[in-house]
Amino acid sequence: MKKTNWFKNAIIYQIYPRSFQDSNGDGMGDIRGIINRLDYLKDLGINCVWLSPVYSSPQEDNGYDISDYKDIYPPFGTLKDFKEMVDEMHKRGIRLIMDLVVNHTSSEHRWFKEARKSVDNPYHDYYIWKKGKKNGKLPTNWMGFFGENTWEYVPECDEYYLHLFAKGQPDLNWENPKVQEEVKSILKFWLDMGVDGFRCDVINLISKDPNIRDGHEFLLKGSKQFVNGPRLHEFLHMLNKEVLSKYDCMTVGETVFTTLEDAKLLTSPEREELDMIFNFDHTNTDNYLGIKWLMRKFKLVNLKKAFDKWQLGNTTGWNSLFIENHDQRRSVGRFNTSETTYRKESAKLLATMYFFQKGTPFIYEGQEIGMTNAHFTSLSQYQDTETHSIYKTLKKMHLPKSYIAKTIPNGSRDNARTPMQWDNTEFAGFSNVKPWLEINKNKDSINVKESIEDKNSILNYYKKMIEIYKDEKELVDASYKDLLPKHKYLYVYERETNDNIYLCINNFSTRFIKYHIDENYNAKKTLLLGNYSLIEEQKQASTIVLQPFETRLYKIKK
Ligand code: ISL
Repeated sequence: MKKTNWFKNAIIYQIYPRSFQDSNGDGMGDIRGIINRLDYLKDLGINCVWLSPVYSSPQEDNGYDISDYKDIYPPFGTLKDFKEMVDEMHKRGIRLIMDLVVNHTSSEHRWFKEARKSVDNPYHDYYIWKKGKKNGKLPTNWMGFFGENTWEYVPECDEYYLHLFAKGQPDLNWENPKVQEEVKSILKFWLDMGVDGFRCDVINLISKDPNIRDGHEFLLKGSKQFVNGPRLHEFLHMLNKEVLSKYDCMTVGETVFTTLEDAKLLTSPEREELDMIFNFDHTNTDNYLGIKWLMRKFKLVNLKKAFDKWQLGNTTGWNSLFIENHDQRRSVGRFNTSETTYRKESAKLLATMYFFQKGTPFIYEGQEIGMTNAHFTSLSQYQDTETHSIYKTLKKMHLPKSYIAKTIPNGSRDNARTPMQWDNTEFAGFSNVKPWLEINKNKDSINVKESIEDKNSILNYYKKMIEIYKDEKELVDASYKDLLPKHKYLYVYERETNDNIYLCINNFSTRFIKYHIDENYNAKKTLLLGNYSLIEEQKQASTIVLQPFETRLYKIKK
């Protein structure tokens, strides 16, 4: 199969199905709801959707715990609905990539239910088991991603199973060739149904060091044994060769604690593993050690350093570009921007800042209307399993109450998961009953309906930005250069092709700041996009005065 590398021209919109659109009045989003909103997505201009998991699942981790890989979670719909959704997307020129969660299954998966019956069960070896230590202690001191220990005891087997996430998410044993065959069969099943690729959940955790022992890392103990394990590249190459290469599909790996060197190995085309990965260096600029609960004061120079590193350093692979997803807090108000007075300016600034870098841009649902964090005031409002586990862990660590009271609302994944705000009706046009997670109180002022009507809305800015992005086809291969890496408030970068230079100027502050545009550019520049209305003189000046959170994108003919 000849690969067309369409992913390089994709603009990908992530749907978190629970929170997107409820069509049957159960307070939870569903596939029919997505179908009903496809014209909205087409109008926005995106050409691909990444759909967070819709498979059968007990929903301990909102679908990232799968109990049947070849069926749909009934409240979301049926396989028939799914097929209809794929067809309706394709009719509109929208591709679909699914979430592939194969580091672990749900403990409700048939394989695991069998596996836990006895050590002799044919499915036992589908998972990773270990005896406890002699003194009745857990097999190792590892810490999982949700802040808990990683082992759960099963009396029938007198062994513990490994779970790097919640208890209900046992890790699969990829050393077992049968597991590898199952995964290939899952991939084929969905590709044959017409899906165009996969976002591969925590894919760099699938291979573990077979000699499982205590870890000595500072916080995420054991991580050296489960991040980028010894057979990772072999497994990915196998999936690529045997399945993925036979379809014109794409893959993006979610990879945690990944270096540039790892990324090159994972995404260099000749190695035939993944097409691109998500790295989290930029979203980790406001925390310590890549752990979002350890808050750190944000500095713009660090954000630029993170972007520069990947833009300049990922010479063989392809970058993904994002500022939000279902695990991150909302971007408006983050990275020194404003969630209040300058919310609109900030959202447009952030959009322009990341969209015109080199790579494939992803937009997370609601980002295009500038949805904000949830601002819940009590723990009981949070539904996310991670939030509750981390809360317990932080309490056990005896961190000051005041710190916990800050870091939970800051880091909770529910910030991004509040239902999509379609209009200002009681349930925001998301549902006609009380939804599974509270709707943000600001739905009256922040919603799609209002955004369509307001010509200066963030939504209309995104539409225009996407049109420009599509028109400027040569941007795909343009080079990248950060013009002011050390500046405290400005992020100015340039993308250059044979004929043009694209200059992206961003003011990450409330100050008015002068910026001198290279004199050679003066006669030939066109302002393609900006978040303030400017008169011709302001657009053409060589010394421009940037207003609070102002962004401008110029095209300069060489
Ligand atoms: O949320 C996180 C930090 O922002 C991470 O620790 C996150 O759990 C990690 O990036 C892995 O995420 C993925 O796998 C998890 C699932 O809960 C997340 O929603 C998913 O994106 C387990 O499947």
